[in-house]
Amino acid sequence: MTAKTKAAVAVKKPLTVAQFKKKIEHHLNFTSPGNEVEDKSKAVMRAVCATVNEVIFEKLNETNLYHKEHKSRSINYLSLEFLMGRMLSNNLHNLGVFETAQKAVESLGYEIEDILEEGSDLALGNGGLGRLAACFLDSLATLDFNAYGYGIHYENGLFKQQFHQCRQIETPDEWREYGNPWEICRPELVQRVKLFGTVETITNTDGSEKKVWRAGQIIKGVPWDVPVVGYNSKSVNVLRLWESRASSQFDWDQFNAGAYQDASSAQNHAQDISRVLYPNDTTPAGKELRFIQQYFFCACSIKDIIARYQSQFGADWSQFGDQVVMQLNDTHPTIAILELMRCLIDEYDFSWTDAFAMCRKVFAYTNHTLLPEALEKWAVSMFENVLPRHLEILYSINDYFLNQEVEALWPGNNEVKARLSLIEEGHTKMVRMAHLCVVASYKVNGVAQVHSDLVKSDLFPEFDQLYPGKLTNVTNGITPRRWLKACNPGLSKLIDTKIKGDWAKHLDLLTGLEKFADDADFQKQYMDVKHENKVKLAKVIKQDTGIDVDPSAIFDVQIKRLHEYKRQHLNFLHILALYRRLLAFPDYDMTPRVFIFGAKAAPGYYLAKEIIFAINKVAEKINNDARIKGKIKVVFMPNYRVTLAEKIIPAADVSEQISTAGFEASGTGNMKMALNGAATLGTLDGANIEIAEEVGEENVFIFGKNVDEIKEFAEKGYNPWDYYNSDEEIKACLDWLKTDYFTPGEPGALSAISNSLLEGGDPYRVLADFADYSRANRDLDAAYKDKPRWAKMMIINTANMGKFTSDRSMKDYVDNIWKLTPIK
Ligand code: 26Q
Repeated sequence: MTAKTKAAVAVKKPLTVAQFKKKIEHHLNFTSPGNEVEDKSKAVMRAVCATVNEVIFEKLNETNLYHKEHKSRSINYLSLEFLMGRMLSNNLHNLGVFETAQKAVESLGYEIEDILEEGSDLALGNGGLGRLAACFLDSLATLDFNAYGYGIHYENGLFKQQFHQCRQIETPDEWREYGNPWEICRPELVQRVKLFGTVETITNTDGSEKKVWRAGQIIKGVPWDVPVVGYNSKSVNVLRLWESRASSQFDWDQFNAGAYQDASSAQNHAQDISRVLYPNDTTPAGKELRFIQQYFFCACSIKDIIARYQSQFGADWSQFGDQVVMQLNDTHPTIAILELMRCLIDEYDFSWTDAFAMCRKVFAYTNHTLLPEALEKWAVSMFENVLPRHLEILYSINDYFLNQEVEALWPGNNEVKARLSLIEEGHTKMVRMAHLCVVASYKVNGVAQVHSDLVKSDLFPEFDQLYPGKLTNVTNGITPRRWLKACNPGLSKLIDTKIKGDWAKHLDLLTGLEKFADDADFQKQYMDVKHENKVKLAKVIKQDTGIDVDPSAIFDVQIKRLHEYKRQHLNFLHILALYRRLLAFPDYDMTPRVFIFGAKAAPGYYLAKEIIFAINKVAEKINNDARIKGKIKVVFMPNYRVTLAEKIIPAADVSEQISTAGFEASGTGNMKMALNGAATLGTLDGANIEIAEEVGEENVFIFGKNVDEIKEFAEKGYNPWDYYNSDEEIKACLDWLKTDYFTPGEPGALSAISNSLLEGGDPYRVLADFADYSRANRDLDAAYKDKPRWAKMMIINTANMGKFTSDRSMKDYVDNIWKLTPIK
């Protein structure tokens, strides 16, 4: 070990409160102006960030140095989305200086909570897939692996949501309007990316042919590095986000030709590429700009990865496959495969065979959905226009795949070839991105056991035959640093009194809580913490919605993107049923319950928006109906995002995970809420199944049809009218929506839901699960009435969530897919 790396791994003395305070004051005076205003919370926030950045950048340099010297193999996580949320609290916790910072800030006359609230939420993602990427980066840095995240530096992240007359309104998310203290521009690492144009074939002097892509446009990619701080570890890794700009090289030609207007519009056009995150999280819109986004970021990232490699190994490519692994977060970065092929063949003179072998050494792909409409396909015509050379390469892979590999296993079978082909024939020829991923990657994984089983049996059955062992499972996880330690300080401190050792790094240690599950004192302490969290959330609810809720009611939470398969409308129908029971039988025995929703709908998803509207309308009516004596409250919190999740999750009693079995790949909100003690009310879908296995069936409320039973509907038919006609409650609730009871003067304003459930055929089988959902809700109510039982259940949930730390997910990827070694 050199002196430099020895220094790198040496443990530094942590800052004292006085030193921390001095540094904040220094930054207030010299780097973070704003000292002169009366409320300088914003300036203090910036000064605190600048203070921790001193530590962060030092560790970042040391981490880089170590990996360079040790030639560590790196994982490069390619993702269109990173839902990082706010960074300050997490960074303070991960560096182990939260309390020091808290005291330093207090000594300056501020509350740390207020300072933390000043930071903006990095919402560069839609939902689960983007947040998963952020949790994985946290774990990789915590476990000291050499990891890079690669993504897009969107100017606008996921839209902000407001409600206007109960309907969703979208406004731009200007997260960087006032700068972002957590990013550093790296102009020395700029890349240039080609688009459009034509492919020429050139004959070399030896008679061999070479392809040259003459681009129609060149875009500049500017990298912004966001440091990723490991928890109680040696590492600070990097999330590298690419911003698109017009390439000045290109513009000046036009400018000099007097086409100033054109040059500046090219400039605008180039900047459009990284302007905004696409807000769809299921149906890909097939828009050219989205395709260009995907290519732009993949091309910049591949070039950057090659440049990092070459800075160490020069022109010797022999180590590349041992140095680099790239994980494709769903099919969104698939084009990276074709870009690596193109670089190797056209720029580094690889043979086709060697280039393809290299791809199969470095790429692995994660599937996050089985929904057929969510599988990405791009029109061949558009491909040809934007990336003509890549389409040629795609065809060459398809030719090899169909005529060598498929032919060998199914000789002469054109049906199988048509099914597996990278190209879907038809009126508009389409490229099947998932097929390219499976063919060109060395591993493909689903994100929960049941999902991975379905990937094998239903989505890619022939691929599983063709490539035995390629398809595998890695169950998702969440970082306990953000989702317990930082967001639930009350529970964290209580856990500290019982668990010796660093449970946030070794989450299995929480099983040590089991022996206190029946201890009345501990139960009381645990429930007191939950109650305090509910009191805090009640204040946020009042502030954000004006609704008063009682913290002693059950807090029943459904927070996730709005989608029919997630079945917010099943929850909604059940609320209607409860309301109706209370009106019919004023003494109907139920524990008061607050139903809390948080969800954004894709702006073009009509029914999702109607469901938001209906929940808001029904909430208005129920919340103001004195007859039910406050037994039900319905709260739809606007603008659900990571920051809001951090406030809701610690206060949840019930976690609604009610997707149609077979549709939710994993879910991760289910893990976050169970870790914070909430009881899962869920179907046998995604990771719910594994959660139930870990915490025991008696500590979850499972209902509804399982995967096989849901499949039976497809075979034997599904008739929603059977449920409508045979269940008086279902009938009454659906009929209710057609009246003007909840929308006075506007009969039928909520009937989109009943129509979709009855006339629309409802692929999500809501009515089939209604009765059992209602039964599970009654069981839950009874369980809640038994206070010691409920407390025990919550403790057992927290105690048994060790499996779901993203550290475990990362170890699974490292052991089975990536094969990395950490910093010693
Ligand atoms: C694709 C093409 C064009 C535009 C948008 C998209 C797009 C964007 C985002 C498609 C899908 C997504 C996001 C999917 C997602 O979040 N999936 C969730 O992934 C989680 C992490 O594995 C799982 O827990 C969830 O079950 C799964 O729904």
